[in-house]
Amino acid sequence: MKRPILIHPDPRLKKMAAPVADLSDARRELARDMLETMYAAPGIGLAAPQVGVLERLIVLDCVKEEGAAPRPLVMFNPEVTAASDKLNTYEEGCLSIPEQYADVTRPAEVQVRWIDQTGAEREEEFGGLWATCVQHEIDHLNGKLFIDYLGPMKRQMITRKMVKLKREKAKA
Ligand code: K1U
Ligand code: ZN
Repeated sequence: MKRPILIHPDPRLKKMAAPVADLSDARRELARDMLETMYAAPGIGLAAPQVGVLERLIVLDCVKEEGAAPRPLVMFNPEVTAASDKLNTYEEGCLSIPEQYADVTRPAEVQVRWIDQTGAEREEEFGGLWATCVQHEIDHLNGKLFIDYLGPMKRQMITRKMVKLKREKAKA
C-alpha cells in the first residue's frame, strides 16, 4: 500500500527517529509500503519519517539504467561505520521538498552497517549515487534535510515555496 509523503515544513521531518528494537510483521509491511511508495513517486530512496513514522528505517534502490535489474535495499538501524576523505558533489532532490534541487557535498564512499528485512546484520561499501542517497536517507533519520546544507537565504527561499505549495494543495 502506498503511503502519503510528508512535505516540508513538517515538525516530524525535524525529529530524531528511534532505533528499531525488533522486526515485527508490521515493520516488514511498513518497509514493503515504503518501497512501493518510493517506486511510485518515483524516487531512489525513502526514510520512515517521510511517511510519518519516527523509526530508523530507510529503503533505497539507485539502479537507474533502463532494463537493469532493480536492487531494493531495506535498512533497519543503518549506521555509517566509515567515510572517505574524498568528497563528491551531487545535485540532490527530496520527495519531501518536491521540484527543488541543490548541490550537496558529502563523502564519496561510505561503509554502512544495517539490519536487513530478514533480521540479518549486513555491511557494505557504497560509492557514487548509492553513497549520496544512503547518506541523504540517514540524515532524514536524524531530522536533517538536504536544504540544511545550504545557506540561510537559499533554505528560506525553498521553505517559503513549500509553504505556498502546501497552502495551494490544501485549497484544491
Ligand atoms: O529521500 C528522498 O526524499 C528521496 C530522494 C533521494 C535522493 C535523491 C537524490 C540525491 C540523494 C537522495 C529522491 O529519490 S528524489 C527523486 C530522484 O532523485 C529521482 C527520481 C527518479 C529517477 C531518478 C531520481
Ligand atoms: Zn529526502
